Amino acid sequence: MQTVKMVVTGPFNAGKTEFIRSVSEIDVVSTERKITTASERAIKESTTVAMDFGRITVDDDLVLYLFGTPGQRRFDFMWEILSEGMLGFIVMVDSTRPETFREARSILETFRAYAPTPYVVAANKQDKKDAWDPEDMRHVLRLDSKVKLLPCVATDRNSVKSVLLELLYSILAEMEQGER
Ligand SMILES: Nc1nc2c(ncn2[C@@H]2O[C@H](COP(=O)(O)OP(=O)(O)OP(=O)(O)O)[C@@H](O)[C@H]2O)c(=O)[nH]1
Ligand SMILES: [Mg+2]
Repeated sequence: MQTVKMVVTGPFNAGKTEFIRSVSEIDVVSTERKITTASERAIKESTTVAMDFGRITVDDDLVLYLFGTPGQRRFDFMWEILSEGMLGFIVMVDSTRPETFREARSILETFRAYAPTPYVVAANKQDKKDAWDPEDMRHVLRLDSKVKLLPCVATDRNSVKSVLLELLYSILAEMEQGER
């Protein structure tokens, strides 16, 4: 049995907790707390303060462990702890909020510095009518054409699964290269 640890990160409100809840076969262990800051309360009621944890069995010999990070900087002391031992990570970006793209880019760089693992970027909330086109996001996020930028709807299990599979393919490809 092989287990693969993946981290789901990204800015505040990008959809990280939702993403893990959509696919996890166990009840997600979440650490959400009510928001008290007015400006953030206007966006949502609760936020992840430590982590989310979920699990998905791919087949008889492969299980994915998913760790979601907090999005807010004041809880970023958890980021490095959660990145420990990860084999890959996903940067979730809210496609409807271009004002968060810079933060997404910064988080991507932070996680790349923790470990040189494969990663993918998920252009989330593509079901919303004001969602940016992923290719326009690639430009603003300054993502190389080799980086996988995947359209995503975190509330849709199949959409989440396809993002996870893309990251898994990248991880397996990297492992094979390492063996050569
Ligand atoms: N329409 C739509 N709503 C989404 C999608 N993904 C997440 N949401 C909603 O966006 C809000 C934020 O989602 P969360 O999963 O709490 O976001 P988060 O990244 O965990 O947020 P923090 O932990 O506070 O950083 C929730 O109301 C979700 O239901 C999506 O793909 N489409
Ligand atoms: Mg969360």
